[in-house]
Amino acid sequence: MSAIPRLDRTLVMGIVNVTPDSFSDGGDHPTPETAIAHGLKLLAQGADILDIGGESTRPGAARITVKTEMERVLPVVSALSEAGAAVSIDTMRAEVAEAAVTSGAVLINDVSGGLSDPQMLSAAAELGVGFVVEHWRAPSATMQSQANYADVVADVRRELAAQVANALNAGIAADLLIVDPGLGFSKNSDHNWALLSHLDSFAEIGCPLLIGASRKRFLGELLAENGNLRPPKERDDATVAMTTLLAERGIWAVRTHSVRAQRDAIAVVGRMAGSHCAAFR
Ligand code: PMM
Repeated sequence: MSAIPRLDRTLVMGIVNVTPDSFSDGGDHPTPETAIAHGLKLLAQGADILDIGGESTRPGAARITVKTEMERVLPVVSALSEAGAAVSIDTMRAEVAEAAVTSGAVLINDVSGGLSDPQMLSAAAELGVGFVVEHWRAPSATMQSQANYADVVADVRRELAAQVANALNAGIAADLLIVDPGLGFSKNSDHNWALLSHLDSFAEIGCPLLIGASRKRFLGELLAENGNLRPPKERDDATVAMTTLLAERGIWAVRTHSVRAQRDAIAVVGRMAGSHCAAFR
């Protein structure tokens, strides 16, 4: 990706987790073969980007080895790139990012925004591909203990802007950067809702905005019944509602499990653009 693609609609990044333990779809695509088949299905449904990840980032998750991560993701990156997909690699490791870009990935999605691996930012600058800077405070094993903010919107914005400055200082071109406030990463539900209500603050950083709300716990809490969270796979309708609102706000891309429904929502938003009439309320 020589520059970040920008369309006159919100892009859909389809999630392909090659993991046994992601909170949202863990075990659904445990082998490269099943993950490739899933990626091809999302591509046919209209995914603009396919995000391939081999390491779960759910709260409490332990790290896997580089070898395991590479074995999980590289065959999938190669096959889906060859099939014509714009592939992003969801990794916190420079070594994995480099190998994935060599295998065809055009975007690095680092949920730590360059903070986890000290080699990541210089590697990304050298590779010259797009780079997602996600707001991040701590590894998955301990991240929820860091969910403390004086003012979550101001604090996340300041920390994210500092991560973007680090990326620029490392030599990543400004037009290759994407920012993401990192819903659920060292954030509780109230934090997530506050961030989603103040997206303008993050747009002011000056980069396209990516949001990953799909099936996340804060939607499960919103829809809880008798104290039981709505299970992850039953959060897709709420995710579509979120995508509709985000598309109306002109967000660059949503990262999501259910591609077809999100594309439909975005198409409706595009067709309705400019049709608001407060008098109907
Ligand atoms: N969330 C997850 C993984 N990767 N990447 C970005 N940029 N933003 C996110 O919000 C994000 C991510 C965790 O969700 P999953 O387990 O459903 O993949």
